[in-house]
Amino acid sequence: MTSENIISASANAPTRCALGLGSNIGDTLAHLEKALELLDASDGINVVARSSDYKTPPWGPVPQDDFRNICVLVDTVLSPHALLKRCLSIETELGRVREIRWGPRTIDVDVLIYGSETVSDPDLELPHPRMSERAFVLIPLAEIWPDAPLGAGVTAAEALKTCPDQDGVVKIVG
Ligand code: PH2
Ligand code: MG
Ligand code: MG
Repeated sequence: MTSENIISASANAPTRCALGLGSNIGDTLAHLEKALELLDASDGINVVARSSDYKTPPWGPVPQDDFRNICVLVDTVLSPHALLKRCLSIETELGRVREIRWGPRTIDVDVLIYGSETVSDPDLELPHPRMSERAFVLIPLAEIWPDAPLGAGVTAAEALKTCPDQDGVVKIVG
């Protein structure tokens, strides 16, 4: 193999990413399962790990029902923006309409981490800038990827030591 081949092979190597999923309308488990099925069936995306499911109190200013939250790890050859676009299209396929910010949703699929890459665009910030303060993201993430790079050299397991509101996040058993 020439060095050119080797370079192009590594350029196509998949990147390990973390996604956060949540639902608090209707059959929340079915929405998450369907989203995972669509993600894994997507060209260039392989789902490699799924956290436990967690019942989580609504975070933010909008009074609403508890959420079911999970994190998943995917390996992808898509770019960060292509991965985001696919996540948003899965939300639409599952019947989500863009509603009030922070409000109830049938399904939310957020890109949290894309390898060790930093992205600072209006529509995409990576690593997700508010992950460290959100127990509903950090607890499932640390379960499946304790060493997840949250930026500034901090891992998910380390951020969990100072993350507020952890008591309300309850693993759903069975
Ligand atoms: N998502 C939000 C707003 N608040 N609260 C919890 N517990 N879980 C969520 O996924 C969530 C939220 C907007 O994306
Ligand atoms: Mg969200
Ligand atoms: Mg979202």
